[in-house]
Amino acid sequence: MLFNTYKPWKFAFSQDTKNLNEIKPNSWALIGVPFDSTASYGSGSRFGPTTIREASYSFEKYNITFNKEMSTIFYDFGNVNTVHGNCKKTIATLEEVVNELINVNIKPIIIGGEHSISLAPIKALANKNKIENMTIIHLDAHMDMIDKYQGEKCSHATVMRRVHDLNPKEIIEIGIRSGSFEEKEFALKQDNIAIFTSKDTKEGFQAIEDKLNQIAKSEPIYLSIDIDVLDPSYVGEVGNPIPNGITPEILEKLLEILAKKNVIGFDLVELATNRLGDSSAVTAAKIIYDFLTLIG
Ligand SMILES: [Mn+2]
Repeated sequence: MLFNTYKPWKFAFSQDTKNLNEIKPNSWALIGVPFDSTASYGSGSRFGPTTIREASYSFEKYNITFNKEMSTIFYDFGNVNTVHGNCKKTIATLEEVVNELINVNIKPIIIGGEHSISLAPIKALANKNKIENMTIIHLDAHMDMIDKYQGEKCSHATVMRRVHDLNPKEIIEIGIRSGSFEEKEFALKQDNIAIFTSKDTKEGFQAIEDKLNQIAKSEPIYLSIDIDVLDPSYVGEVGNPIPNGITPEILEKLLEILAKKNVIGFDLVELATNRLGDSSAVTAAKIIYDFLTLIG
């Protein structure tokens, strides 16, 4: 009798262990965060971790785009216990989990879930590293820089403002094409926020490349990818789609540049589909697969 041995609840090519002591040093851990309680438009990113993991079986171990075999060791630890309706408690739980991992030298890859959850790994990593040395690379259609959204400080729309409150070395936003006047005014007044629009990725990519290459090889980088940075024609299943987004080719180029640097944590958030085999989920899975291939 033949059995299909694929495990759709674990990311393809991931290792299996429940014992932190068995982990090889400097490896990566994948954690799902099925949380979407502050979604303001399209909900459903709570299904992201499941549909992305299932879609990860679309790819070969050999990554033909980069002519590279996947050799990065990473473990899929499943999902954290989220507290639905409670942004703060969910972030606190995730922060605790990421703290446990970085204490044994494992770097986090977080699969959302909505964007608010990015605060947790960044806070945990900021405790371990010096936050004033950390650069946050934020790929998104939206600035996510508003102080309070509908009176709430904890929201997918405020996440980068909360990160800015921690006072990192710099936040570099790429792919932006939506933001309030107040957010833009705030960002312009800061000397540690750089904004590159979606148009900039098409008409002035060299400036973006130069900016990223100014980051020294040893400097810690956290990479946060809101998948709505891609044009909705590539990924339509997101919480807040905005037209005129970046292309997958640009995203591949950015990953190639960043993978040569010192990325200490990564997240991919806001994929909102519960449909297995959805092409948006496959595209989301490919970003994680490409990143894991490139850093190996
Ligand atoms: Mn976002």
